[in-house]
Amino acid sequence: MNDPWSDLCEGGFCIVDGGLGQAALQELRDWSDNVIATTDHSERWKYQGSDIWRAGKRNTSRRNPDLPQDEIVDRLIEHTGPVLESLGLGDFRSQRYYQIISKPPGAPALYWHQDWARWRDPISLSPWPQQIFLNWYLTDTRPENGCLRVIPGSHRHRMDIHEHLVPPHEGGGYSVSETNQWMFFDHPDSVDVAVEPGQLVIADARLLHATHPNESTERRTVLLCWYFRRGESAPDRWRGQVPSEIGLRDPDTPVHFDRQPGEYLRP
Ligand SMILES: O=C(O)CCC(=O)C(=O)O
Ligand SMILES: [Fe+2]
Repeated sequence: MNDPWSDLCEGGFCIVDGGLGQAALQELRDWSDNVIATTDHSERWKYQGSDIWRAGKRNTSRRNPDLPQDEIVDRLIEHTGPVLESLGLGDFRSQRYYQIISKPPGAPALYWHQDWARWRDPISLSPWPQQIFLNWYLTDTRPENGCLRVIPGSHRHRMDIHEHLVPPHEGGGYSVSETNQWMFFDHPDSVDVAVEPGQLVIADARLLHATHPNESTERRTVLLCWYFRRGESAPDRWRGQVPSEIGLRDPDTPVHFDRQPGEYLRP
């Protein structure tokens, strides 16, 4: 492993010490267990396990003003700001809600997917991250209990598997069959991301990721928050080349939702 920023730019993910103490982690476990136990589970959550959204009270989600709000979400967002700052990611802003994604014992794998949805925009070529997810796993994760898997480099490089994937979640993933060979492919380039509670996994939205099934007898919960970079010009610390398409990009390029990698994902 290099430094986290280089890992994030080159491999598409990094693992850092998130600086959360045991007491804070236990509070997050108790809170999320309670939310999970008191929420009706949608059939669409077969592969994610659950996908429950909670905003903060001070940090409310402008786009999702009707979300239930919990103060513990504020504390996690406010704890995370300085962590990102120390990693040189201080120009990222949180989406101000957390997703509680929890695999009960016996839950199936999550399919391969990437979550970037601006593929028509030349900014998709950025060699630095523009949108990242922060994952706090609340238990030890390993292949046996459904840890994350990633394909390093897939955030910037087109691979065989890209051609065969159904867009995730509401884009089609909810209804794929468990026997879909590409969605659940044991890809030779994939890497298991096994972490301990308190470690923070940060990944580029464009990175191909999936999980193993949870074959343990305990629930595996992750708290996931999206962070977006302000602006589309190269970060101050960027020393490499800037792709010409980004230099020529119209700053008023409309935001168009498209989850299918197109011309801006290259070999
Ligand atoms: O459950 C995980 O570890 C990852 C979840 C994820 O990537 C998603 O729901 O989009
Ligand atoms: Fe994802």
